[in-house]
Parts: sequence; C-alpha cells; structure tokens
Amino acid sequence: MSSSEGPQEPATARLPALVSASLGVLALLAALAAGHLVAGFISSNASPYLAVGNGAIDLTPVGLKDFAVRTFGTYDKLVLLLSMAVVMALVSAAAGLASRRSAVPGAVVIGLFGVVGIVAVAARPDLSGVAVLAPVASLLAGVAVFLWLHGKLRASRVESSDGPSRRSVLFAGAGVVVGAGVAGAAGQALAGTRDAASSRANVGALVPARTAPAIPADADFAKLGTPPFLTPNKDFYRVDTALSVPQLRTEDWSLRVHGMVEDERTFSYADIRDRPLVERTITMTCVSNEVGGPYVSTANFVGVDLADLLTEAGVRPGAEQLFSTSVDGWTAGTPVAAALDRGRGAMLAIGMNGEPLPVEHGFPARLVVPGLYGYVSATKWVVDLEITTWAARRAYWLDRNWAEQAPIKTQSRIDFPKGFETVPAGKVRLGGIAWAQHTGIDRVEVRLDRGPWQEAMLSKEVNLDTWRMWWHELEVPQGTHQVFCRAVDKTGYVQTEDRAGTVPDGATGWHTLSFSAK
Ligand SMILES: Nc1nc2c(c(=O)[nH]1)N[C@H]1C(S)=C(S)[C@@H](COP(=O)(O)O)O[C@H]1N2
Ligand SMILES: [Mo]
Repeated sequence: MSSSEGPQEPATARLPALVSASLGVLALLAALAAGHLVAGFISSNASPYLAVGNGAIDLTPVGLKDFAVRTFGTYDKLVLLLSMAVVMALVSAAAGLASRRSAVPGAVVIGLFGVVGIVAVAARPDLSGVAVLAPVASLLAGVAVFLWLHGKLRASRVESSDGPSRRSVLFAGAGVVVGAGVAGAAGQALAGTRDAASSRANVGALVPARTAPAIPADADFAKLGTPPFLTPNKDFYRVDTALSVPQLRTEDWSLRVHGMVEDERTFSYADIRDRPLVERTITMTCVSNEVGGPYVSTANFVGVDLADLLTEAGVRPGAEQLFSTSVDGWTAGTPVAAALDRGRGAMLAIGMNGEPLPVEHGFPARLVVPGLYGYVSATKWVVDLEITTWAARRAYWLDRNWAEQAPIKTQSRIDFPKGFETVPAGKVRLGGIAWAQHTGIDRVEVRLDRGPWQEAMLSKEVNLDTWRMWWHELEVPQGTHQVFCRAVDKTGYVQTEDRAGTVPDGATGWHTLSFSAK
C-alpha cells in the first residue's frame, strides 16, 4: 500500500529532486556562457552577469553600500559577484526542483533571469544597442537547454520505451558543462582582443613637452618605512563604482565640451595627444579615506591643461559647475573656477607615471584637479564636460549624502611602527605621511602618550599638491604606549583633533596607534 492517498502515478511522472535541481543549474550555466560568448564580440561589459552586478551596485541603498564597504573593504565587488553567483545558482536549483513534473516553471524562471540581464545591459550607458544581443543569447540558450534536457530526461524515464538511455542524458548534461566552459572561455578570449588593454598597448610613448621636475632622493623616507614618493601604478589606490572596468578604445573615445560655452567642442584622442603635453606630480585622495586609511597616492600625470580646453570653448558668464560624465554614466561636479585656475593646474590626463593611463585608472582619459577629493574632480573614462550651474545638475555622490564642495582636508598618517607592534625600548623611530594638497605642509608634530608635541623631520617638498613624508625619533620607556601625529599646513591651520566620519566631506581627527616597548 502506497503512503500516498491520491491516485497512483507512474514512477516516471516526477523527476528525482536532485536531478531536477541540477537541470536548473545546468541551464543557468549555459545561459551565462552563451551571454559571455556573444559579449566577446561586442564588449566584455555586455556580459549579462557583470551588467546585473553593476546594476545592483547602482540600485543598492546608500546605507547598505556603506555597510558593505565597511564590512568587506575593497573586496565588496568580489563579494557582490560571488554572492550573486550563489543566489543565482540557488534560484536556478529551486526552479529546477519546481519542474519535477512540468518544464514550465523552470523555463519561466530561467527566462526571467534573461529578462533581468537584458534590462541591465540595456541600462548601461557605455554600451550600444547591439549589446542586448548578449543577454538575449543567454535567455535563448538557458531556456533551450532547460527544455531540451528536461525533455530528454523525462523521455529516458519512460520505462520500456525507445527513449534515450539515462546514460545519454548524463552525456548531454556533461556536454552542456563542457560546452559552457568552451563558450565562456572563447568569449573571454574574444573580449580580450576588443578590450581597452590592446588599444592602450598601441598608444606608444607620451612624451611631455614640459616634464615635471625630477623627484629628489630625499622626497621620501621609504627606507625607513614610508611609502615611496611616487606610487607605482599597480599600487595606486583605486576607488570607483565600476564592477567591470569600462573598456574604451582610443579610436572610440571623444570628449565633448558643451553647455554654457560660446563654441561647443569635441576632441578626439589624437587631438589631445598631439597637443604639447604637460606633466605634473599630484597626490590624489579619496573622501572616503578614514583617518589613517590607504586611499591616498601620488603619480606623475601627463596630459593637457583643462583650462585650455575650456577656454577654447569659451566659458560663458554665470557658469559655476564643470559637470563631467564618464562612459559608464558616473558623474562629478567641479567648481568651474577651480578648473579654470591656471595656478591650480587641473588636467585632462592621458598618462600616468610614464605610461598611458592604466585602464582601471581611466584609460583613455580622466580628470585630475589638485586639491579636490576625487569624487568632485577626478572623473575616469571621461567623455563629456558640461559647463553648467550647481542648480541645474547634481553629480552621482551628491544624492548619496556627500557634499557639493569638497576640498581635501589637511591630514597625516603614521606608517611605522605598526599598530600593536612590539619594539625594543629606548630610541624608537616613527614616521608616515602628511598632505594638504594645494596648500602645502608646514610641519608635522608627534606626541607620545600625554607628552609634549615634538616636531618631526620632513621630507623635501616636491610641490604644494603632493604629500610629504615625516619621521621622528622618540625616547620610549618600557610599556604600552600611544602615539599621535598631526599636520600643520601653510595657512597655519593645525589639523583638528575632532573626530568626524568621512561623510559628507572627508574624515578629520588625529591618527593614533598603540605599540609596546620592552
Ligand atoms: N568614472 C568614474 N570616475 C571616478 C570614480 C568613479 O566611481 N567612476 N570615482 C572617483 C573617486 S571617488 C576617486 S577618489 C577617484 C579615484 O581615482 P583612482 O581610482 O584612479 O585612484 O576617481 C574618481 N573618478
Ligand atoms: Mo573618492
């Protein structure tokens, strides 16, 4: 007697749960791989998986985003991608499970995934209309594979029929896995040939007509433990909202200057690189750098004066804001006055530390404005400059609680000893960095426990827009100690002790750490 009270059904009517669930996952795999393959012909960013992830970043509420950054640090994007993969696999498995009798629920869910991908890709401002072919391929491949495997499996379970053997179904499943692997890899390889990296490799040397003064040997105390004066490109901090780096080739890039100007202009990459290039040494800082944080780096940027480009277009009276837009739709608002101020030296940069801009730092071109936090000035992959007012346009981070005006705050950081390090008692060296871009550092002071402030040794000043390194030797008795540092800038302003968080316009407070001497 069967435990079921209902009418007896043939054993073949329902697929086993595990098999059914794996059908969903296989279909998902096929969908993702097909999308990735087609994206290879268009742009790696057309791959639906990445597009959905990027869309999720933009839709994430501010609070959750802050939480993610605090919890996962710079790995938040990787965490997002991995959790997305897990969620998608679970939903697909559930869709498969729901299809033990009929293929309809699974096919619908897999199809919906495709629709989400289509919406996400269509919403990306850096992609053309053909890019939706990638998620369309995902949708078709996912649904087709699901229906195909489902049909094959059901047929194989009809006993004493001439349907496919279970073995052949297993082969079909394995074939989907292998096919997905091959298609995915091919998409990856194809996208590589269309990527910005291959365009960047063809740029050649960018020789500035005016080079930056050579960095003197005593500009850093790297031997003691400060960062090197120039940050190698691979170590330069990176902050952006792009889950996948925008892929722009020089031949596809142009910069439009418009809005409150006499003469709208559009510059090609050749237009920019054929101008006399200037090189400037500039320290960039992110507003979301906590006191003591890592988001500060220095490079030799090569490019043209932003003021030249704007002046040629002819800025009209009443203009307040330089509203810049990147190819991925991110925006920043810079005071027009700062962009036009020749003494400040705002740049449209195409080179960094003797190379074309690295792709993740904005290739082919970005803005760099000394003295302003990156989110109000440093648009990477920049393609559009609109001269406007503050009222007319609101940049990306302004709607997420950050301030409209954001000059970099005078700050300093202790790099050695490390927090909670144990050092021999007696003479202890500590050191680090200080910055007050566009103002200049006058001195750095350090304090051991409740002792008096003592003036540290400063590195040679390179220019007012760059960081300075400092070190000091303290007489330290045995025990646990706390050290503090504070910078004094050239206006006489003493870095405040008042702790403020990064929102809305940059963190304040003294950096401090504890260490032991024995
Ligand atoms: N397109 C784009 N440009 C951007 C951003 C971004 O998210 N997208 N982030 C800005 C921020 S907040 C900072 S601090 C700098 C960081 O530049 P880097 O990554 O080259 O250090 O880039 C700015 N330019
Ligand atoms: Mo930033």
